[in-house]
Amino acid sequence: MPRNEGSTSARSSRRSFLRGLGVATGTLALTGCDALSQAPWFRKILFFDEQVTRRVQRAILGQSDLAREYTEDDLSPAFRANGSTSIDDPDYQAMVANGFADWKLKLDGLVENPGEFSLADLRGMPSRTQITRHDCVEGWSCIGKWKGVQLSHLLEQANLKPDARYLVFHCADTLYGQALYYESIGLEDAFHPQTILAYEMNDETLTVPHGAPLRVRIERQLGYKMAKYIMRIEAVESFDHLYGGKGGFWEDRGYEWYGGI
Ligand SMILES: Nc1nc2c(c(=O)[nH]1)N[C@H]1C(S)=C(S)[C@@H](COP(=O)(O)O)O[C@H]1N2
Ligand SMILES: [Mo]
Repeated sequence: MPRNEGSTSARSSRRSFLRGLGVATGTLALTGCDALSQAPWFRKILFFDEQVTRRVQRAILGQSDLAREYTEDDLSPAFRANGSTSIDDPDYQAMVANGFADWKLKLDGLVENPGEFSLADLRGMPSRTQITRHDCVEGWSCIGKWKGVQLSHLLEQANLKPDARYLVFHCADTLYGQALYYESIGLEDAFHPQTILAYEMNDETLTVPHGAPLRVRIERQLGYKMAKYIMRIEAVESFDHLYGGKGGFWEDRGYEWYGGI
């Protein structure tokens, strides 16, 4: 018996699982921005045990494989905005009024070189443009075009300290009057080539409903991971001490932390 027979068949069963997922999400793409029904098959995919999803994704795709990218023809005619779509806070309103001229992204925490970056600084860095599908856990998806700077570019300059394990995105909005929105990702996704800090959507400056002036795109994960209105990125060893301790606004309310698709 070949030494690796067991693992080969395990691999092929994971592969057929992933093929199944591909078929299902292909169907999603056709629906564009339409709300999907709460069909049990759809919910089953979204809520598939996250550890399994993550292991399958890593085993089959490897850590730096790319999420599918689409063409201009595939762009959704309108990209739905979700969660916070504006912010009442007077400080934020003042920033909108002057085109975010005084806004600066802070990058700090467990880094050797903390920094602050204006929009002009970010726009002056090498950029990546990608057309991808956004899947919201509520059952809709939209295809949009995003342009921004790779998070890895900033992290390479900031130089993470050895104990840094996660990046936390601190946002400007308070959702449902409850708490500031925040999210976190691991280093694998932080350094992934499609993880970008986007300042443009569909060839236009990012609008307020979609998270102006800056939102993150993390293309192998669900919509709620993609923090909008980012003010600060903090490198941490753990997020136990932040808010509810689960690593994100929705995670603190029961959603999975990884949220893979
Ligand atoms: N700061 C912040 N980021 C957020 C949210 C939010 O309410 N506040 N909602 C999340 C959810 S659930 C989704 S689906 C996407 C929606 O992004 P969009 O408005 O560009 O469609 O943003 C995510 N990021
Ligand atoms: Mo979402």
